[in-house]
Amino acid sequence: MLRTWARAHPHRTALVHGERRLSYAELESAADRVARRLAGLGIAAGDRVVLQLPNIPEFFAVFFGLQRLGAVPVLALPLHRRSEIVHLCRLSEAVAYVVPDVHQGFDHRELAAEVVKEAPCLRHVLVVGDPGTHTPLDGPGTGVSGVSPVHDDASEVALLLVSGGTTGLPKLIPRTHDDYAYNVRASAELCRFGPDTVYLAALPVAHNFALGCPGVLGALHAGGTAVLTDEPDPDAAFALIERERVTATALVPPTARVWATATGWAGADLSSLRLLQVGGARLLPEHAIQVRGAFGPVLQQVFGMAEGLLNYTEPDAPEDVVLHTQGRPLSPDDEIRIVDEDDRDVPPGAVGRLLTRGPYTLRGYYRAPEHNTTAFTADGHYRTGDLVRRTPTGHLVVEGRVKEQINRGGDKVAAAEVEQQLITHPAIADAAVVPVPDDLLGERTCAFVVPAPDAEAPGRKEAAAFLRERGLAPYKIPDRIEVLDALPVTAVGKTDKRALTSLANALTGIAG
Ligand code: J2J
Repeated sequence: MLRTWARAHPHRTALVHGERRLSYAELESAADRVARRLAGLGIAAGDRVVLQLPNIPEFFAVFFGLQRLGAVPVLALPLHRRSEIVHLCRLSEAVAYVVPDVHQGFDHRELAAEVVKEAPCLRHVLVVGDPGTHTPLDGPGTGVSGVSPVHDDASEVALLLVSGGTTGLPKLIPRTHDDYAYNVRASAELCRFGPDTVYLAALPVAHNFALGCPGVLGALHAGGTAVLTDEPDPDAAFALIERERVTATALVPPTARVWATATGWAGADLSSLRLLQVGGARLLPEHAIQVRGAFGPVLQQVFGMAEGLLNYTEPDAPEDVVLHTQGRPLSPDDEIRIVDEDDRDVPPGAVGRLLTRGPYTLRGYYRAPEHNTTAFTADGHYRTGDLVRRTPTGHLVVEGRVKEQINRGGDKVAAAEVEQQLITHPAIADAAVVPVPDDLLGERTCAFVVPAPDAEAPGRKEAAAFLRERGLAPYKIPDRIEVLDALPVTAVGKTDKRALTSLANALTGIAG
């Protein structure tokens, strides 16, 4: 795809980052340089490479460079830390790990030094910027002949996305060339991206939303421009929108609300904006009204998942649909079932569990045969874990979820992962993590812990320090810790999360 774009319009601007501007031709030669560099280091078709870069042009040079080699990027999020990265490296048996030097005050070279000790499969740490004791990404490579394009099967895995997760450790989602290209093309078409599109990537481009829904790849596919930033706060973002005449962007609900309340005082010219996508977590109708009030009829709700299925409200959808639903499936071939706990279809309009199958939805997580037996139905429908209802127009409304995941303003936290980390603390015998409502983020995390015999359970600060030390991503660290003598159990002896959620709410009431 990149080759085609660069031939068609080499001099158009593909990427903007701060004062840097890369044309399509420059992006293409940057990707070629990375491909030759990696080939020179012995990285070849089929190899996995964990890519952890922020929203900078090098992300795309490496992403496309790997595609050119037939190697597979594993897209770690910028906030992932030792625990997640070691797991992703081991699970994918990655041969290389690509990092920035220092990003937002965090030294990724130090993290990488710890990671290599625990992930012996890694042969290279490649650094964008000052490499320290590691290898610079920029450096000599093989000649052009050392890189032979190897794509003859579009059904092969093109990239691995990290799932929000419901179990102990994050899962990897294999996305193939054909499914992801379709995902990008169809999204770009629905969102009316064209050569005049200027897409602002303010969410991490390692995440499916900003990468390919339609995201940066959609903007490039349409022959437009993508502006990259790591600063979604209104001051910085509004200035960029004005300067670059941004036409489209994607946000999570908390950021959309902050933007909506800032339009008055920031005084920037946002008239170029034609599409404001909001997704990743539920946008309450009152907040949708607020956002639409501030920006006009540019709001689009997006209910998507890295696993595949995307739902969009159409750009010409009636206001009622945009304010009150999370959109309709992108493809006519997306199959939707809404079922009860025994997988029986619920009556039309009733709330049930969303199952889906379709042209760009995964058929199985990567190297997870056991998990796949429960994550999919026998006939291959993916169990999204979301509770939805369908309106007569076919739009979906997200009503809740059955998966044990906390959606912290779009950042997904698997309860089990945090619980398993907490019980490694010597003073903690048992732990359960549940969501508590939060005005800004929608939800925050509350951990109930049971102290070990004769021990005093750690407070929030100590628990946070402990989990940071264990290498857990900062957004997974519980916002609250409550101590109990024992966890409540259901009739069948499982931890009663519902009771704990009510208890957490009751405690909030008391505290509030
Ligand atoms: C309620 N819950 C939502 C919404 C996602 C576009 C947009 C989002 C994602 C994403 C994405 C929601 N209302 N509008 O990949 O391309 C929750 C659901 C869903 C889970 C998926 C994209 N939009 N969600 O958020 O893989 O619970 O993808 O199953 O991170 O987020 O999370 P993730």
